[in-house]
This record gives sequence, C-alpha cells and structure tokens, in this order.
Amino acid sequence: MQKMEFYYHPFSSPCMGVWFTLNQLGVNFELKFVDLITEVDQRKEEFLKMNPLGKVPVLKDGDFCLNESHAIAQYLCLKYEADDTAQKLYPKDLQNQAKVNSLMYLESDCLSKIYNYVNLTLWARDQPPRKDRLNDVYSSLNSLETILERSKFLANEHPTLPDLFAIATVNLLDVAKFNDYQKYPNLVAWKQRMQQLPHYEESVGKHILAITDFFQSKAYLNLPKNDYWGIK
Ligand SMILES: N[C@@H](CCC(=O)N[C@@H](CS)C(=O)NCC(=O)O)C(=O)O
Repeated sequence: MQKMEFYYHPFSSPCMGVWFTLNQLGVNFELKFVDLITEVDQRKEEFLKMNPLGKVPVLKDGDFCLNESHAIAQYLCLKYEADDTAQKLYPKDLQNQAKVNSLMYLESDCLSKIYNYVNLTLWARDQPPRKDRLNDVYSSLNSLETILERSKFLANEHPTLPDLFAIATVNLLDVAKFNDYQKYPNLVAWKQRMQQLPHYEESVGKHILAITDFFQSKAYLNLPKNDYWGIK
C-alpha cells in the first residue's frame, strides 16, 4: 500500500504539530520537504494542485489531499487511533472531543499571537521581534496558564492534540529568546512534561533549535536574493 505523504518545512510550527501527531500515532509516512525559502516550492503548480493556498503542512493520502494542520491531525487520529486506545489524542465521545476541539481553536489563536511577535519573516529582513506585540504573547500565556491550573495537560490528565501543537507554538518563543515565565508555573511544568514525551525531540525540539541557530547565526543573510520573501 502507498505510504501517506507529509509535505512539510522544518521551520513551520503547524508542521511540527502534525509531525508530533504522526509520531505519537506510530503511523508510517513519507516526508516530503517543501523548500519554502529558497525555491519557493509552495507557489509551484504541482504544489498548488494539492493546496491552492500554497502553505504547508499538506497530507496526501492516496488521491486525497488535506491542508490545515489541525484538520490533518484530526483526520489522522480518526483514521488511525484505535477505539480501545486508553489515552486518546482525539477522543471519540462527543463531549471530550468537543473539549479537545475547543482547545485546538484556542491554540490557533495563541499561534497567531505568538507568531506575530516572533515573526520569522521580519527576522529575515534583519529586524528584531516586534515588542509592540508582546502583550499578545502574555495574553496567550495567561490563557494557557489558566487552563493548566486545572489539569496536567490542556484538555485532560494526559496529552491530547492541542498539547502537541501548543508546545511547538510556545517553544517558538525560544527563537526570540523570550524567557519571562515567572508568572506561569503551571505552563512551565507542562512544558517540561511535554518535552519528556518520547517523540518531542524528533518532532519539535530539534526544529526549534535549528530555527534558533538559523536566526541567531544570521544564516538567512547568506540566502540568494528572494523577491517572494523580500530577502535582499
Ligand atoms: N493555518 C495553517 C497555517 C499554514 C501556514 O501558514 N504555513 C506556513 C508555514 S508555518 C507556510 O506554508 N508559509 C508559506 C507561504 O506563506 O508562502 C495551518 O495550520 O496549517
């Protein structure tokens, strides 16, 4: 049987969430690197046939193509997570699934806010994180802290899908050297729990380090001129 194909870029936190899901589920898949930066593969016709929006991640399962990271993760769980799995990433009963969905929506909101601060494309133009967006970062961390005061993980006492995405989103802050976590003890404890999961490093940790290296070393200054990203 043909393996599923996962189109990704390692600097993309939505891709990390999908990657983490694939690894936690133990699914067999083929990695398809999409060069977003130098080749701008995401604007090529072949890629746009899979996702007309020209974004990663994309999952290709036979002839079926799906974009939007959270929808991909939900699809994977519905397809591969066995009914008798004790601690499901995506519960099948109505109310627990609704709770997970609600936290997935919250996670999307946190990602937009945190990404607007870290803003990798601004960095590539040699500009620092946007201090005027810092309040949005604190607002996201406050929301996550409030939820984690009540349970060890976001939707339950074990990890579920929103945790796999939120850890990539929160750890993007490492790239901008943000470390003001004093007011967030439950979030810090959750981060540690997430980072101890067996697939954290390969799905998220090593990519956060690679992005940090790329920007701290200013490796982006050596990229060829790129009109798409405005890199000169
Ligand atoms: N909401 C989408 C976001 C996808 C997205 O913004 N992907 C970025 C990387 S993180 C991308 O492919 N950017 C390429 C471009 O804008 O050209 C998801 O969760 O999948």
